[in-house]
Amino acid sequence: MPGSHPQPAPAWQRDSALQEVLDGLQQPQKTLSAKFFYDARGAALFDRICELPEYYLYRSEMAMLPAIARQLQAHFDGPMELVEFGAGSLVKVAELLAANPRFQRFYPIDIAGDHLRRAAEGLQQRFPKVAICPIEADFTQDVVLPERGSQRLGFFPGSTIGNFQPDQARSFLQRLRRSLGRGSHLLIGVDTKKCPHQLHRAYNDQAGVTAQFNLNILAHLNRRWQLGFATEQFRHYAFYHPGQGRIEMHLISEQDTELNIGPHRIDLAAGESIHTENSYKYTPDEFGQLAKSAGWQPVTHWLAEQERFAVYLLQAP
Ligand code: AVJ
Repeated sequence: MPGSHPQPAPAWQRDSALQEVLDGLQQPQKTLSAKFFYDARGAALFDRICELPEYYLYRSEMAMLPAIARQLQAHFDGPMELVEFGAGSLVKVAELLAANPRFQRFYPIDIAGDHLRRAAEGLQQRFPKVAICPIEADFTQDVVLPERGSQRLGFFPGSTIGNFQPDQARSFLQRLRRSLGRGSHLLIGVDTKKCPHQLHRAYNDQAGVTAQFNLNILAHLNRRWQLGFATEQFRHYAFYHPGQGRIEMHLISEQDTELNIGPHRIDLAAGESIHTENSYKYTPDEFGQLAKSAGWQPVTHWLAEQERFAVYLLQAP
């Protein structure tokens, strides 16, 4: 009898990531989550961004890490274990491990399991004495860590925290505190408020790599779900909003266009934007307040040359 078998929901309804894309595109201000930047090509483009002369964030933080790792020894006695959230290629953590022999164990957490395990093997060869135990997980969800063996330090570099709105950043910091446990520390890199022109240049580089990175979000969605975005009719647009204290990245459609996701039709008018990223900047005061409101105690912080970037050491009481 027709209709007696319940039909499975169509593929576009069963895929929660695609649902999230659809939800974002149905908002008055069309939005895509910044996490959709990072397919393999997006990750490679981000690595190229880190090499750009304008993108001071990566270099400023990297340059500070060896001295920070040495000074950390004064805040801990005895062996330490390290947990990195969204570990990626493990380039930054190598600076910590090289400069501080106290680290006995390292848990890198990342959602890209294959990439993570390859990177972990490489790191293990370089640091044979450190027990490296990769964990494949989405760090924005609750991650259950193995029981603590020694004093625990979380590591969340790169100003990734800047992608969250401040209230989401607060809940995320609370979540990290619960995952790491009482008495743990957190070392977290956060971009500072500074001259808006310098901020603007960092997200509008001469070589156009940030534009490619931004546009790749559409190419990624096309590859993943055959969405049929005409990527060539979108333009990269990034600006600093001093009131909000954030860089906003948008993709602006140059023409009227429509897009179909399952039965849903999305209309874009010429000049309309899709908001793809926020990148919040915090003064040391603002970040200290945020950390406290999430139950962390600021212990100390380090500022890069010309206060271009900050790294905070927090403690969970
Ligand atoms: C990886 C989120 C820290 O916000 O600066 C770089 C991403 N976007 N250029 C940042 C990014 C455009 C980056 N984070």
